[in-house]
Amino acid sequence: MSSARRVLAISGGVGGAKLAFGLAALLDPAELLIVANTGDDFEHLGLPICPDIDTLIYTLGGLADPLRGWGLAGETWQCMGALGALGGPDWFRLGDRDLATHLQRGALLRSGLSLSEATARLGAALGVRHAIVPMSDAPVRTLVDTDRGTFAFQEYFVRERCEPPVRGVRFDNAAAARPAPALRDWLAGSPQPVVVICPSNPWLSVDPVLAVPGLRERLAALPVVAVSPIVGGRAIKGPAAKMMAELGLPVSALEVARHYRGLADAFVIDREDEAQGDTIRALGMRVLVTDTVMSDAASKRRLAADVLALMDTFGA
Ligand code: FO1
Repeated sequence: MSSARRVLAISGGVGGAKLAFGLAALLDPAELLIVANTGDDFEHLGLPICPDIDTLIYTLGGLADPLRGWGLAGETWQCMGALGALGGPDWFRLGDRDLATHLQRGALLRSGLSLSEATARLGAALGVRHAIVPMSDAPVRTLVDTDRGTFAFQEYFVRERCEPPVRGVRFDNAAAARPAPALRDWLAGSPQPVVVICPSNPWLSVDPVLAVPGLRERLAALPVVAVSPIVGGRAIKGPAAKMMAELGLPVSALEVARHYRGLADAFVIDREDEAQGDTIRALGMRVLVTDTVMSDAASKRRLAADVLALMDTFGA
């Protein structure tokens, strides 16, 4: 249905994964590369946890819990219950079947595979046809500076429930990171790819990807479409609105557009935010106003189709 297009989608967890699902529904595997944020990753219970990678694999595999968005549907929690009874840390909920993913990823990594290779094996094993790659095979860790000190991402997001007021976000070890090989190759391939920044948290989920040295500049040279994760002054999911307020930023789609200035050539906003369209256009971006709330498979596909149609105008 499409010319030989090559789409590079950047995604964090739940919100971004919904659009990634829509893009995967419309594009052949040869036309799409999904780049996962790995700043949320951490070692927990001796296991390598990669939440955004796993949310993308589970979502594209049709396995994700529809209410949580993360973890597996129909999950059981026997191990977490037993661990809690032993006095172990049960604040980060790892379902019984989800644990197998972390156990197998650990075994693959210990066998010498890179995170990219381990991710490809897990995706294939779970029936995912489209390529999901980490932003880098080197560990980059998102640190959240708050009024109550600095937290590793999952400590802030899950254990502290995003309560401490955010004062800044940093990415430990970003300078040492290099784009994952498949990402590097995709960027070097032809025709040149177009980039979709999925509706993930710009500060917490997209910025870690852009912090990989050279990547922001490389992407800025390509056609880039970003989808706002803020609709009507609130985040569909997660702490984006709360942290924007804590950072002293107006909580609006316009503010997200400002955050992507110099990178995004086009910005997709919800009908609720249509009034901000002209101000965003004044930033030098093309603006598409459409329904951006993805509540089911049809709406994920529809938003993906809108984004791809917008990209086709770039081709012109
Ligand atoms: N999010 C929560 O709010 N609580 C949890 O207990 C939790 C466990 C969890 C386990 C595996 C996994 O892949 C994701 C998990 N998440 C949990 C979501 C995760 O913290 C976020 O999805 C990302 O890190 C941010 O998008």
